Amino acid sequence: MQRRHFFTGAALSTAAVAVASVSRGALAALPEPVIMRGAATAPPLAPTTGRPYRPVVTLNGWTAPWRMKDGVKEFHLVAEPVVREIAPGMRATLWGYNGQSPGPTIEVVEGDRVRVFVTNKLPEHTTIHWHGQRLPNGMDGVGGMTQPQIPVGKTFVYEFVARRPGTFMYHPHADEMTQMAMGMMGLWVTHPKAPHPLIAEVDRDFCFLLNAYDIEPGASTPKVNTMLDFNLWTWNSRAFPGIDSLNVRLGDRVRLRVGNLTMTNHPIHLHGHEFEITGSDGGPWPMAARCPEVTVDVAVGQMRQLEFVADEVGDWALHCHKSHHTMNAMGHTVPTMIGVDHQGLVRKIQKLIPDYMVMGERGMADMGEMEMPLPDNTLPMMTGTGPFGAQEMGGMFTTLKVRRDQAPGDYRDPGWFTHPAGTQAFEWTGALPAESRQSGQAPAPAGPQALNVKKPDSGHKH
Ligand SMILES: [Cu+2]
Repeated sequence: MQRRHFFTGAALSTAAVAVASVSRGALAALPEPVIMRGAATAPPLAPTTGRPYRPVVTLNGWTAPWRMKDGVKEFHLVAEPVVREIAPGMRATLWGYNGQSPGPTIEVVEGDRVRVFVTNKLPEHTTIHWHGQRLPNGMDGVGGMTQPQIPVGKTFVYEFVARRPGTFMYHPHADEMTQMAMGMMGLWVTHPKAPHPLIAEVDRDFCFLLNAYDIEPGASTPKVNTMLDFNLWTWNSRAFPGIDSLNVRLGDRVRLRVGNLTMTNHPIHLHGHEFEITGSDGGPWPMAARCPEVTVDVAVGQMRQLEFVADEVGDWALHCHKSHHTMNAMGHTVPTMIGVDHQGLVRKIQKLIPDYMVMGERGMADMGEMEMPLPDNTLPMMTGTGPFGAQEMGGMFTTLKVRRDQAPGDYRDPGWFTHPAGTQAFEWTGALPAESRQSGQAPAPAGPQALNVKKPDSGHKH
């Protein structure tokens, strides 16, 4: 058997994929693990065997190739240390699967018998839990409870039938706090085997995991004991401007599958369109449970499927609505300086520390453009440049690009939107009328710091 026959779907470019060498003996028994070295969004992996389906596109990720063996779909995941580019200018030392964090998306069809070989190349034991799946208890991957841990250097086999169509996740159930903080997770999509009354056919189907890291400026390895105060908010272990745009054709029905494996909830907000939540990891939602929304809160351990018709051309922001989650590292211990005049103080400090800079006395927007020296391997707090200047964003942010002339099946970035004349906010250059005030209202304070502070009356006598 030729090696190239082992995997269906030839969409993965050989330039992006290096196949790890395994011995001849192992080759006969196990599918070769396919290792991904880059963080680009791979094109959808069209199935060449089994039932047809429209494959998903994993944002800044890829789908694992498989082989069919005696009617079983076989995958090979390798749990291992990886280097993940979080965004250009920053690489993180993580743990993941097959060269990346997250691991490759696994795509199968309802009713498929699936066999996953898991080889442990981590420095400690691991397991994989198949979040949301119906499966025999002993395949559930809870280390110490439903199976022995997979020791370092060993390979375990998971095998079950993909019984329910939907979007699922996978992650270790072994030293979970460490292994998930280090990036070990992936997505699993089970396509329906026949037209399903609650699962729409869509033109574009994107998926991504919400994850988060705490990596000190200048460092590359996450602090694994952090409970809540993470400083890198990522989609598929990428932070804006490292997250690719979602490029669609005007009129496309679009599905987003969003899973949350961080330690807090994320209200995911889309501009310019309303969507419906059509399903979760519990399965497709009944029609009566669906209603229009522009934001969906995805709680910890949840998955939400969003669907909408992309019927407004333009560049539409898609982001977490927690504003701290659209910032990168450095945004955490900065004091609020709005309204503080500290020029005299700065001059004094600069006599001692010539590089001393002050941030934020007019708000934080300066941060988007300032070229403050940063430690190596550190992303600016807010960054990204649009056609009109600094976007002042980081973290969990990207763009939905809806274009009339985006060809079906073309996922390439069409560039920035050209706004038709008369459809863009513009500067008013005429005269401004005098402010009109209601009678009895106090005049505006002279400056931003001249607040008239009134302390609450506690009623205490002094
Ligand atoms: Cu968030």
